[in-house]
Amino acid sequence: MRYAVLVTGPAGAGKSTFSNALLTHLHTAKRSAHLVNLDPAAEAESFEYEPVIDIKDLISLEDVMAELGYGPNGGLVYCFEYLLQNMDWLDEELGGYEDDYLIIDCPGQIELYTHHPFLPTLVKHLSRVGMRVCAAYLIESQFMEDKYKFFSGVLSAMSAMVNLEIPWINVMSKMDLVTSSENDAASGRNGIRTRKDISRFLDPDPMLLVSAPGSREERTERNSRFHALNQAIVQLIEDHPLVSFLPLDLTNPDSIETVLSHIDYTMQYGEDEEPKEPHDLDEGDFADME
Ligand SMILES: Nc1nc2c(ncn2[C@@H]2O[C@H](COP(=O)(O)OP(=O)(O)OP(=O)(O)O)[C@@H](O)[C@H]2O)c(=O)[nH]1
Ligand SMILES: [Mg+2]
Repeated sequence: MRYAVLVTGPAGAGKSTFSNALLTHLHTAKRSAHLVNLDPAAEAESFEYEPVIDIKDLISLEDVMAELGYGPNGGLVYCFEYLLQNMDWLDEELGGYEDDYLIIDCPGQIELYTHHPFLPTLVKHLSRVGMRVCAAYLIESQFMEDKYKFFSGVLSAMSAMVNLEIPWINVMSKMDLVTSSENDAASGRNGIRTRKDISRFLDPDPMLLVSAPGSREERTERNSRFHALNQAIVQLIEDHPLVSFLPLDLTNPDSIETVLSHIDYTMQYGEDEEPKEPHDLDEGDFADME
């Protein structure tokens, strides 16, 4: 069985850094895993591990922009259209990976997840060729600094989930930047300092959006109109509690392990593996025990 994890999320959420860290972690656990680069704009130097499959071998954003005169976003759309017209290239590239875990590092253009049909088409294709696919959607911990920004992140995660329709986990990346220090100005204007506050974001509490009745924020007419909108969003999130976040702190191996075990679980990793019969075992199966 082949497995693929799509690492998705807005620009700069830490997708490439997480993909690298996950690969290191999988290699340490002696699991066979490879990087696939699906970002036609990625710089070659940005990869710690050489991608085994790289969309840039098919088409690069730089060439599209130079030769066809597109801007970066139109160019990205062109690259994905080109990829979908050349899926035999991808099939050929995938051919060699039979029992592996592929970490697919995706671009950061949010529209790719929320309304373009490219990723759903790609995912359907991967499933058809016998891959088990899941997605990890990253948003960065700085989103927790501002409750409105945070809920825009929650809504983007929801809309990406609905668009892709595959097993899914949401990850709050860069948790190493969240400090509990009172003196740290970067602790956020919502004063995220205690564990309890953080948990209101990891398991989004829609009541964060509702300003206290009679507060200065609510009194102005403009904000009272927003208040109604916020109430509607609160209702939506309460009625469809689809999104919760796993915290990811790359400085802590246990945190990566937890995220990986959720990914394994959503993809039912290893469930089809037959246990080895005693006569099939060799010395390699006991290497870890020495
Ligand atoms: N402190 C901290 N910084 C991080 C972490 N992950 C990524 N970064 C930084 O965030 C920036 C963006 O990281 P990338 O991994 O390139 O993010 P990305 O989502 O791949 O970005 P795009 O592909 O451009 O959308 C870089 O400067 C990273 O060093 C993290 O866990 N902690
Ligand atoms: Mg990246």
